[in-house]
Amino acid sequence: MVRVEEEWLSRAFEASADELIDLIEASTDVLKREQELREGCGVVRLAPRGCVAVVGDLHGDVESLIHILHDAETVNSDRIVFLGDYGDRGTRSAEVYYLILKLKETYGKKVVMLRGNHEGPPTMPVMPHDLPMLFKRRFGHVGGNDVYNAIRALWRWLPHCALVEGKYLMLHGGVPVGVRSVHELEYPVAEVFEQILWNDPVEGSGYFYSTRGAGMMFGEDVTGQALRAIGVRTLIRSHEPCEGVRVNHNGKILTVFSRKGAPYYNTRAAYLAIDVSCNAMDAIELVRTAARIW
Ligand SMILES: [Mn+2]
Repeated sequence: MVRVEEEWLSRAFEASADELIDLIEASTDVLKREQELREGCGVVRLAPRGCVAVVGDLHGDVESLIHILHDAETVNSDRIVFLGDYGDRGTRSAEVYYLILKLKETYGKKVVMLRGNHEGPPTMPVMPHDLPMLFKRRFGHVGGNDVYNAIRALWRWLPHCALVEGKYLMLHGGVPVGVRSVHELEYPVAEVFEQILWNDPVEGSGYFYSTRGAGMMFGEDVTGQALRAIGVRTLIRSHEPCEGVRVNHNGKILTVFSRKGAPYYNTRAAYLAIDVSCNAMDAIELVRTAARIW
């Protein structure tokens, strides 16, 4: 059970820079310890029992996050997986970080925070990157800088995939073109890592460089080959705005997007509540049975 405490909701909006930095540092220790126990592996394995809530991009939309955390399906889930892109775009990025890190600090491995392209390494910058400005607006110049430096130091400890073996692969962007094994996801070379964080599916086959300026656009043949190599039925990812959920590649891919509001134009958002003890569902079945849209 992963439950938000009411007291956190007010602290999310009222915490000082020092309070947030203490929380970031405590969560960093938890994340670092978990990564050491995985021996540097970037793939978190989820046991195939109980219910897992899966949350897509939040980008500073704290209202949607609070909605999800209060929803009975989340409260009754054993675990919650966030697919990355916590800050930037939305004005409440500090508040989103506060709540998710409180969950992480409190519930440890039951809360999985994946790395999105907005939490990438310095070699893969994202534009526009409002996060430093948002922190400064709330905490002042010095406090905002300190919070930003602390959060950047946390990102390197985030895993980039969650795997329910034989069933689901969860990551932020997409499968890397030509991936041959889970091992290549566990310890990715730079090019593979970039694709995990940045790739997008397109209908059709083949692949080409993304108009985003990083990563690739990949077709159904790439997805089919990757899912076979990894031994799962369905890819669950986020990274693109949509009306809560979107199916690609004949049900092989489900995109879930969990925020509303500017600068995107979607009118609905969604998250998933998946019983991972059941047989693997494809994206079409997941939309029907596991998508919580508001
Ligand atoms: Mn993204």
